[in-house]
Amino acid sequence: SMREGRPVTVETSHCIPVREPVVSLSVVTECSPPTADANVSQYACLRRTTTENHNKIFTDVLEELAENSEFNESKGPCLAFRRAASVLKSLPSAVHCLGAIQGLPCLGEHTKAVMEEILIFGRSFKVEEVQSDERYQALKLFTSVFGVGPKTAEKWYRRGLRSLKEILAEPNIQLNRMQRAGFLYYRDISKAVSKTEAKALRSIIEETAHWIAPDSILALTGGFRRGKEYGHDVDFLLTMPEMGKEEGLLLRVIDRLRDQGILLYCEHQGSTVDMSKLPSRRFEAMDHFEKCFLILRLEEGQMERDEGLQKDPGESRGWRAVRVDLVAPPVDRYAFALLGWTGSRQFERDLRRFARKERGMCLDNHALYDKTKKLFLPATSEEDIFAHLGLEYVEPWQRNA
Ligand code: DCT
Ligand code: MG
Repeated sequence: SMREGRPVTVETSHCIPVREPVVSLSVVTECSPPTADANVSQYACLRRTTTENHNKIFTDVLEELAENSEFNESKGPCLAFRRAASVLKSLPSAVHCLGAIQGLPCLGEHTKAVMEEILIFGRSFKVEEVQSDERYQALKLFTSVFGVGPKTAEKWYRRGLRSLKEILAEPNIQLNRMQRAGFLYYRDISKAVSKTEAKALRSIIEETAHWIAPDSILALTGGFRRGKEYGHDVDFLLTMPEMGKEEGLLLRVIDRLRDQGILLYCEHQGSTVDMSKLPSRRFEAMDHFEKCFLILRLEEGQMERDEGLQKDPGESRGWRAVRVDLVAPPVDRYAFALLGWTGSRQFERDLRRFARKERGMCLDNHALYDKTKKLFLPATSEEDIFAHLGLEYVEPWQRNA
């Protein structure tokens, strides 16, 4: 992603960049009225964060630094950068000077140093250093392939591989089925999915589900439910109004998508829900609902007119591949699954942390458990869950933490 830092240095191929300030140093000291109220919470679930980010010049850099820390397995710094970015995303206006962030939670020394660089020079030398690092570049490239996680990426890097071409040309590398699909559809699935495309997919999957079970319920979740214009995939929940009736539905939907010729790839995982072991304490742990990770073929003709027509007909082949996640919880778990799959990841992390630290409760995608009372708290809606946690309800479009 491109940042819009003002070019402030005169650079030629043989000369060291001159770090010349673009703005007076007063950005560091003097200040317009503080953006920061003492009221900003350290918990994302006590903040409201829309898709409108006034501090993208900082948050893009901080998120890239977080990713780099993740590759280096530095969990603490990674979390710190992500939390800092999340706090800045919730602010109602752009930060123009360091004074404006005084009193804000989660902004550590490293974050402040990065922000100072950006305020003074219009760019971050720290992130530029990371971006030019060979290992970072390789890991970022490899993990951009569907089915390739940091461990596999690291393995390939250590074998001296640097490009996707080299990986495909290396005879000793055994790609699994998911990774083969990831390479096969690489260009399409690394292209952002638009809201229009997400809506078109929603109609297709809903029609398919209703053809099998007319009372089935399909809900759009993930970033699109939070009002985002673009996403890397499209996430759905599928359930039935009567307990147990959801069994077998997902497999029939998959079969039907295959019959329609639009199923390019499918990895199905059966349910492994075991209520005796719930709730799990680890957020990153996958939930146990039946689900499938799909790549679907979306025809241009299935989209609203405006988007289909914008494209150069010479360039277009008339369809694209899209990543879709379909999750099928039983209806009594639906509210928890919806809350969990709506995200954002940072919002979910903080909901769980808030539940644990402030309420002595354990929350995950399946359930909410009160450790003091030693009982599970039932919920039929997201509002119920917020109420159990003693939190004001936060609308999906306010969860872009
Ligand atoms: N999630 C989860 N368990 C997983 C994977 C995801 O609970 N194993 C949650 C976290 C966010 C949400 O589901 C959707 O995940 P993503 O699609 O990765 O995030 P997104 O916010 O939809 O982002 P994008 O717009 O890039 O798809
Ligand atoms: Mg998504």
